[in-house]
Amino acid sequence: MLIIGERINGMFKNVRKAIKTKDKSIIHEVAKKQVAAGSRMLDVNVGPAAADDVAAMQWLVETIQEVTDVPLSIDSAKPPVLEAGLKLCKKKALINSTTGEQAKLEVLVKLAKDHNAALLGLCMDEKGIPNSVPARVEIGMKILATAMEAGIPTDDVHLDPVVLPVKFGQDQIKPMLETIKELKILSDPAPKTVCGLSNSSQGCVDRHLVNRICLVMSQAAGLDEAIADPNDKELMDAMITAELLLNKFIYCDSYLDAYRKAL
Ligand code: THG
Repeated sequence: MLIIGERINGMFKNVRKAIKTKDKSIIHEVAKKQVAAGSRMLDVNVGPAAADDVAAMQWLVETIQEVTDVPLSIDSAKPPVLEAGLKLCKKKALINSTTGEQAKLEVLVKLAKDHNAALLGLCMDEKGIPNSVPARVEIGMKILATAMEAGIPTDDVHLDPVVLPVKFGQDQIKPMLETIKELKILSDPAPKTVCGLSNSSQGCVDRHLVNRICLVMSQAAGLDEAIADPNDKELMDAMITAELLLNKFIYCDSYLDAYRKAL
């Protein structure tokens, strides 16, 4: 499973401060730590507070690439911010994200084509996040079909069922899991499935436990990738163990170490 490191996000105080004061050392450290812990892609999000978000995205992308060459997931709701980041990516990037909203989808599919990037689509549209599984899957299908029509291979389409905090919408987790299952049978080869795992535990007392269990349940449903914190060792151990139990690799007594060495 691909763990996309979530920590370079202006939502976090240290990253917000680094952006404000142009302190490269903080970003270097957060990037290196996530890669060392097993992230093979890093999410980059300037957060809600950045004054000039285009400049902040450019600075983050350049700064991260000074210390690592893992590909980046350029995370913004604003197309100009996405484009500014994509232009600077040395490796094939992931655009995070489009929705099923027609106008937005067209702009972002073109952006993905122009920059040879992969495209992440959220199963929501201008009307919000649907409650029902079929409605979410329908949006996923629309995103996949639109991308394919533009010549983007299925393998480059990553669909996100949308994870909401269990504290505020306890009834949302089951349809989210069901949506993952359905997205995996949309086509053969199937699109990739991905989610923002830590959304699930926002506001919870024991966030780590909620994240960990939500991750393994999602893996069982067919989740391929998660935007998550790779420095949470228990989360990573649970992820690796779930991969083992799902028969993704052969058991050996030192399977946790062996998996990490192979990353
Ligand atoms: N889907 C996709 N992309 C996403 C999300 C998603 N990108 C952003 C987000 N959701 C995933 N990343 C995070 C990063 C941090 C947190 C949650 C999701 C988080 N942050 C602390 C909080 O809000 O409590 C910040 C506070 C702190 O600790 O300093 O939980 O769903 N495609």
